[in-house]
Amino acid sequence: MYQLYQTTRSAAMSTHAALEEIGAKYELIAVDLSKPRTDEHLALNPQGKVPILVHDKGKERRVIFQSAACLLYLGDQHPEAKLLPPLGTIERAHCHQWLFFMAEQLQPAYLMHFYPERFTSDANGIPGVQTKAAELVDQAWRVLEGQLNPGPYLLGKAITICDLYMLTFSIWHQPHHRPLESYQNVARTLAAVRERPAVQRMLDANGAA
Ligand SMILES: N[C@@H](CCC(=O)N[C@@H](CS)C(=O)NCC(=O)O)C(=O)O
Repeated sequence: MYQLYQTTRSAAMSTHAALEEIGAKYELIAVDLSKPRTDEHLALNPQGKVPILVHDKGKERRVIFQSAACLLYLGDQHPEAKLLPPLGTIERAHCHQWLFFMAEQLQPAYLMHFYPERFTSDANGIPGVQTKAAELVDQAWRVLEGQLNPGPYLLGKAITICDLYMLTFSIWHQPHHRPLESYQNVARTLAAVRERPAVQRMLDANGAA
């Protein structure tokens, strides 16, 4: 049994999609990010962010935060779902590569858009931070566009946690960003990911269908 601390349309979406893909039993714990975090939340993640994945495995309570880490954990726990290549293979190394790439290049660019005040000590600098964020968003999607040729998924023929992770960022994409439809391979892959019944259940629950 899993618990997922989340907020709709947040970084928790990829973990939520993976839980649906796996068919695991889970409970969503809604967190109101506009309110101070509870002591219970901070004990699970000292940064007070979501997602947090809690796994009660036998007598052990396991807690993981950072969405890419939650995805890797779920992939390892449920090899039968085939969302994560086996350890020691080049495919697994490439899976880490693309997760780290998106965690390092794409996610911070969107966070710069949503939380610009965290990236400058000068209130007048906020529009500049958001302009830079849009440039970084474009640079990262261009790299993914190249990787998705021929695709159809980031690691090739089969969908993995990398594609579920990528989907989150497409939902955070903003009207002033270069439209995702203009990255043709990206658009094709995202459409295929969104068509999956498990992903649709996650999107419905997040008001992002
Ligand atoms: N790199 C983290 C980012 C987590 C994150 O920034 N979550 C946001 C919601 S999308 C959050 O909890 N924000 C509240 C805050 O920063 O106080 C991950 O992928 O889990």
